[in-house]
Amino acid sequence: MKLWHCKDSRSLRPLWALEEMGLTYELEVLPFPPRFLKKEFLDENVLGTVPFFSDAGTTMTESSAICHYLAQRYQKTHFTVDVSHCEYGDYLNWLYHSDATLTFPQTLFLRYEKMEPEERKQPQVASDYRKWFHARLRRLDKHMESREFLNDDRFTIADIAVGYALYLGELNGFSIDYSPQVQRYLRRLKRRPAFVRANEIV
Ligand SMILES: N[C@@H](CCC(=O)N[C@@H](CS)C(=O)NCC(=O)O)C(=O)O
Repeated sequence: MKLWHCKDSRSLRPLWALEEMGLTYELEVLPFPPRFLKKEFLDENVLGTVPFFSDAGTTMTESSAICHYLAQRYQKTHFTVDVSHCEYGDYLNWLYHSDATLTFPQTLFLRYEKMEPEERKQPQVASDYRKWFHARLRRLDKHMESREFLNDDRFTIADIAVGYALYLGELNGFSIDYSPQVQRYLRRLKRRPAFVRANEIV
């Protein structure tokens, strides 16, 4: 299997998962944004986004879905929550929440605060989506009041998915406003050897 990755992007989710699961993979590290800086990549992935992943004739472009695929396809089920478990719905919700709710607002901040040329920057949009992101952390704040990990008192791919969104928030300068329990949770995740290995790759 092969993963296309850019440092600090959402491809860190599947890269971290591959390291946690001890799977063998090929990695191609691209400059960001690959759409402009590595145009041949568009021949592989018409979206030009990372992660891009291929395995046995399947290609995937959604970071949380790739983590889900790896765990189920390679029977690393100790990184998942079983359908029969009372927290299954909650686990799935965190997997989807991680990108749709916790990463999406940060991409608007990144684009309009940092990436656009000066004349296209939109301070109002950046500031609104910073606030939006913090408001969307309320569910996680409450959930982590009494837990070490998101589900079943153990580390799963839901922690990878949400952990990346929190890590991106840290890179964006948002972590100063994280609740103490979320700050502790992120520190715990970042100490994991698989996270350290994945994050060292440039
Ligand atoms: N929902 C997708 C989003 C993928 C995505 O938009 N990735 C960003 C990096 S974090 C990207 O490749 N942006 C480059 C571009 O839009 O050209 C996921 O969870 O993987």
